[in-house]
Amino acid sequence: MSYPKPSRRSWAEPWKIKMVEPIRMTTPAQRERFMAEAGYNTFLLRSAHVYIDLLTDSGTNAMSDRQWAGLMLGDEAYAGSQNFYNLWEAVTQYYGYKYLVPTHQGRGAEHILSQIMIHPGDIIPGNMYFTTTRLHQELAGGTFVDVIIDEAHDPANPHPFKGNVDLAKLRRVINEAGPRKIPYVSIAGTVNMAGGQPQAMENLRAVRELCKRFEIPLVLDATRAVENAYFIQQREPGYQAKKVAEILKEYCSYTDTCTMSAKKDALVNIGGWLATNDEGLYEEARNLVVVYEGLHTYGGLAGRDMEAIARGIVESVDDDHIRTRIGQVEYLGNHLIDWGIPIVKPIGGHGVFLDAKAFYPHIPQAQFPAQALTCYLYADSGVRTMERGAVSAGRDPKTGEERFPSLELVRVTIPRRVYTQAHMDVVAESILEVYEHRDQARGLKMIYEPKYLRFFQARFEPVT
Ligand code: P61
Repeated sequence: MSYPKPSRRSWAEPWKIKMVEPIRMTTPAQRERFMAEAGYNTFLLRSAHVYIDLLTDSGTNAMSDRQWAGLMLGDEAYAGSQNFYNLWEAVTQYYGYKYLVPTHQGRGAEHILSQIMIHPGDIIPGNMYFTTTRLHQELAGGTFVDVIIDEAHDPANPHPFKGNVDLAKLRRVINEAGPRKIPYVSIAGTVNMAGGQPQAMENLRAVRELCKRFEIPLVLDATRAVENAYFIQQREPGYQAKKVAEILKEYCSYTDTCTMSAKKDALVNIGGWLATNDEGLYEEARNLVVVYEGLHTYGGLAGRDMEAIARGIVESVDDDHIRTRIGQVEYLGNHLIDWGIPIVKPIGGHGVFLDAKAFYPHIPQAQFPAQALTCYLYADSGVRTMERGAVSAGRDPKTGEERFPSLELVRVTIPRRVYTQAHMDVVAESILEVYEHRDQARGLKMIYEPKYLRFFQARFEPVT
């Protein structure tokens, strides 16, 4: 039986739902109180008071039945757990690095890497900062220098690879600092703070060539490299017929070492690693991990956690999985674009990023318009999002001055395999409602500021 194929076919997730977790709606009056009690910081809300939680895609993913079954196979030996070897094998097979040191999460790997590789006075160029990555570089005495292309700093620019390194900028930094002052170049794909934007394979290859000439190692933040590989498949000439798994491996092959927060791409709730092809670095990391994380065969994780990651990696590179994961983010983003709401374009991999400067042009950046927008969204519908602007950027450690980034964003982050399209509709409609009342919005004043990563625990009050 056959008939002409329709011109358009929808996509659907390659799974069905076996278990559900109830969520509860609150009243506007309750949310007003919860927000005030949380110091107008969505990180300080209780999750029980959140309806749809789009704070982050980190550790908030739904595991598969295979992953849950893997937990029962946890080998909780202090040393030499079988799950460690399973994880090592998966990392080598899909990411390609030779040596593996597990860590409790991404920043554990960043800490160890920074302590080993960075010396006081060093310069670390990279394609836009990430909060924890830069802090560990600074705590080791280094200074991060942004070498991402200018387009990444413009929310409206539709460049398909806004995660690209500007090679002229990188060359300039190498010339000015001298290659010996640069312990490594720090690359992330996708770039979180730019809006989940990818780096092209061609660009990483060119960075590789340049670094090779000066014998500077390349370190990849592989946290969302699977999502990056999907964008390469979709957008970069020559990659359409390749599998995401194949693209991922090629992408990693241009780098020497990676740090990883497994809590994102790898579809688990906790975990991370440092992986490398450099035997000397491996030796040092294997030694340092026992000081800060745990033995080198568990790095702060339970055996069962490592098993869940090993299985999650295999699922994460499945083409159908990644297409629907990013398809859902695009579904939400396209609604907002259709309604004229200012978001970062192109739509990113792990979330939709609202452009708070364009949303609230009347609120000065010193009054944290993105932070304020997260509060208005929560007040409207109980949807929790995250500020990614001046609060997140913090202060320059040398001068103590506020760093006002060009991007003042609210990240509407989508956990993997957790919410349905109907949830996305509710979120889109809430954003529209808040947008329609944008003229009445007010900014915030920071009344408590922690020293490190202030955005996690800072407190605010509305400007009167
Ligand atoms: C997130 F508000 N990301 O996006 P860990 N590299 C990259 C990450 O995205 C990342 C880490 C390293 C989080 C959690 C988080 O300012 C924040 O496993 C590209 O979280 O230690 C984490 O990995 C660190 C939220 C982190 C933040 C820092 O939601």
